[in-house]
Amino acid sequence: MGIGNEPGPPIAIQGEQHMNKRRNIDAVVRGEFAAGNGLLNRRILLAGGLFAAGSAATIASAQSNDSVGANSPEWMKTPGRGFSGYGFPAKSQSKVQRDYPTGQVRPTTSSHTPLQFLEGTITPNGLHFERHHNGIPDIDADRHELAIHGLVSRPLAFSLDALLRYPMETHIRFIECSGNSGSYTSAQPSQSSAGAINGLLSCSEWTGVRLSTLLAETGVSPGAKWVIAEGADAAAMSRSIPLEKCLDDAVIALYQNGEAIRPEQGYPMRILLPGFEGNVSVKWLRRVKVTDAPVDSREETSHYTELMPDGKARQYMFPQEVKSAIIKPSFGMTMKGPGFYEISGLAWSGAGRISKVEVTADGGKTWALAALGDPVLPKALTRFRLAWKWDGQPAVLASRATDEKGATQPTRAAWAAQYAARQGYHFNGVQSWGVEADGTVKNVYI
Ligand SMILES: Nc1nc2c(c(=O)[nH]1)N[C@H]1C(S)=C(S)[C@@H](COP(=O)(O)O)O[C@H]1N2
Ligand SMILES: [Mo]
Repeated sequence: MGIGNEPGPPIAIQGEQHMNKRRNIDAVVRGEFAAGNGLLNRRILLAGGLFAAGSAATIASAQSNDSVGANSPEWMKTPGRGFSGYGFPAKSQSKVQRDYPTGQVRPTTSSHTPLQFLEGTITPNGLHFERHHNGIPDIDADRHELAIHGLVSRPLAFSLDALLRYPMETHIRFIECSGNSGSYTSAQPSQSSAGAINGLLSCSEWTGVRLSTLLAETGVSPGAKWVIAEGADAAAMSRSIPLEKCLDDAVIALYQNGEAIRPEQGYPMRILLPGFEGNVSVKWLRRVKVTDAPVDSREETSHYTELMPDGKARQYMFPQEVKSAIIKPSFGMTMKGPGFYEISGLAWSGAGRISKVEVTADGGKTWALAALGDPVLPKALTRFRLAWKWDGQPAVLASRATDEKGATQPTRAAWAAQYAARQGYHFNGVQSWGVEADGTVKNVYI
C-alpha cells in the first residue's frame, strides 16, 4: 500500500493561484518546521497547495475536462446498478477484513479491527474487533431478559421491549481490550500491521439506557458497593464493577452506529463502561446483581490483573490509560520517495479527552504538536495529523499523547519498569515506526 503520491512536477496551473502555492511551499522551506527531521508546524495543514504541488498529476487527456462523450469511461455510458436492501463496501475494498486466526478449534480468541485500512475515528460495525470467551451466542431477543437483583428494594426483569420504552442517550466511545498492544511487551518488536498490534480497539456511537435509570427503578439498598454483571454466552462471563461507575456513565447499549447492536458486540444488549478495560463491558448482558463486595470471578483473578514487581497481582485496575499510535505510515505501507506526507494516527484515554499529541521524526530527540481532529470527545478516539517533509533518509516516527487529567504516555521502558517482567496487560507506552531509506516501514523500539 502506498501513502501519499509520487512527487511529480508542479501542477500545471498558471497565474496567481500557482503563485500562492509557491509561496506556501517557500514559507515551509523558510522555516515553518516545528521539530527536527522535517516535522512541520501543525498550522501548515491549513495552507493549501502544499501537497498538490508535489503529488497531483497534470490533467492528462480530454477525458477529465470534457463532458460525457466518446472519451468517457464505460461506467458513464450505461445506467448503473439498482438498489440493495443492505449495502456493501466497494468491490476494491474486499481486503479490508478483520484480522483473526483462522482454523481455530474453539472460538475463544479475538479478531482485530484493521486500523491501517480505516480513516477518521468511527469503526464500521462489521469491522469492530471481537473478543469472545466462548463464541457468539445465538440469542432469541424475544426470550432474553435483563435481571437486576441482589441488594435492591425491588428486583426487576427487563425485556428488550421494556428497555426500548426508557429514555436513551447516545455517546461516541471507544472499547479497548486490556490485552491490546501486548506485543509491545515482548523483547523484539513485532513486524505486523497497525491493526494486528493495536486493533483490539474500536470506536462507535452507542445508544442505550443509562444503568442509573434502571437502578433508580429497582432502588439500591444501603451497603451496596459493587455490581456483578453476567453475560448469556456459553462462558457466562462475569465481572465485578464498582457501583459508583454504574451510577455514573454506564449504559445498557442497544444500538451501535445507528443500528441494533451486532451479535458480535452483544445483541440484544451489553453493558458499556466508557473508558474501562473492554473486558468489563459484558456482552449479551442477562444479570446485574448488586452486592457489597466484588466476587473475584475467573476474569478478575486468572486474567486481567497486573503482575507487580513484588510478585503480587493488582486487581481491578479498570481505566484504560492515555495512549496513541501512528497509523499512517505503519508496517505494510511503503513511502513513495522523499517529499511531503501526512502522518496521522489515533489517540485515546479512559480518563477523558485528549489534550495534546506530540510527534517525533527523529526517534524522540525533538517533538512537534499534532493537529487534533474535531470534535475531541471524552473516552473516544481522536485522530491526530501532522505534515512531514521526508528527506528520504531513515527516520524513526513516534507519537506521545497527553490527556485532560495531565497524564502522558510513558516510554516503553518506563512502562515496563512499573511491572514484573511477564506483565502483558494495559500497555500504554510510546510506540514507534522506523522508516527506511527504501520507503519500507518497520516496527522499532526506541
Ligand atoms: N459475555 C461476554 N462479555 C464479554 C466478553 C465475553 O467473552 N463474553 N469478552 C470481553 C472482552 S475480553 C472484551 S475486550 C470486550 C470486547 O468487546 P467486542 O467483542 O464487542 O469488541 O467484550 C467483553 N465482554
Ligand atoms: Mo478483552
